[in-house]
Amino acid sequence: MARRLNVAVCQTGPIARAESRADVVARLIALLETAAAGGAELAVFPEMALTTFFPRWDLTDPDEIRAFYEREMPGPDTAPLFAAARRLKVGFALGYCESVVEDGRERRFNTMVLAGRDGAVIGRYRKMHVPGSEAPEEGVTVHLERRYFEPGNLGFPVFSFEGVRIGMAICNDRRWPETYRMLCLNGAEMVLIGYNTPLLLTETPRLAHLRMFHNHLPMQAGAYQNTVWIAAAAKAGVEEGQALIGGSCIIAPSGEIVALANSLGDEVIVHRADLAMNEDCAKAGFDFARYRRPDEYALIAQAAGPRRPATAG
Ligand code: CDV
Repeated sequence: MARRLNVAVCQTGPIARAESRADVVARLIALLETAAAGGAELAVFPEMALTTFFPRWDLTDPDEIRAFYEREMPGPDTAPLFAAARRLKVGFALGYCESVVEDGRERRFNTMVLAGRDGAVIGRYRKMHVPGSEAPEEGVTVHLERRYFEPGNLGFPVFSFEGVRIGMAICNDRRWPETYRMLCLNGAEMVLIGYNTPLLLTETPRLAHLRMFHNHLPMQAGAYQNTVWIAAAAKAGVEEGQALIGGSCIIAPSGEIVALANSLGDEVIVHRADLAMNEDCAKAGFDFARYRRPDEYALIAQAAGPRRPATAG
């Protein structure tokens, strides 16, 4: 029997700092209902989908900062979303700010939770590539993710969702080839991504016209080179004075964008993903068992050190 998965991308428009968790969750439930009406079995929401993207601010008040994190998932505010998943029989991946006690101390991660069609938690992923800095830097757009989050410590896990192998990645992760390759080597057939990407970065004016190209390029390459499906949800529009790119999309293992959002607001796109395509595309060019040379790569990487040296001459 053909293996297919109806996947929805639930893009959100801006989320204001003043918006309550209850209001945001109500918006997410409305998106999940639209996804269900479109036949979706699984939906993905953006990175940090419950709050505004606060790492754009240089915050110092611990209480103010603490308010952005969830200590339970589901918790009292988010339980209605899990109940909606159960009612609608649509699983979801949700990006949020996680606060957890581990190793005897509070730790904070930029996290995505995966829930099944029964509303139960299947697993979670913690963002591995945490960009930005801990303090504002001269001439650089303020992006203080490294003050507010530790890099993830769960690796690149892959979970079974209704028999389909699902991996997750969060925003800056999508620019790194290692993300897709690790997930692919762990057996992922589909990667769910959430992101918050500013339209303008002060430090790179010469690349400003390429923001959307550089959004889709690594995801299309990642899908193609690792023969996986990708479903990627943006937070979009002008949020607290900062423009975030949209461009939410679903990408086939061929590298083609098969569905694309056409707004900067709350929007749902759905696609029926044919999971036989992964294998077909692998046969066409990426037979790992036959052509990859992992032992060689490891030796070369060891010899090269952390950063590729400039070519001499
Ligand atoms: N939230 C992110 O990880 N944003 C980064 C910014 C720093 C550019 C991104 O890669 O989109």
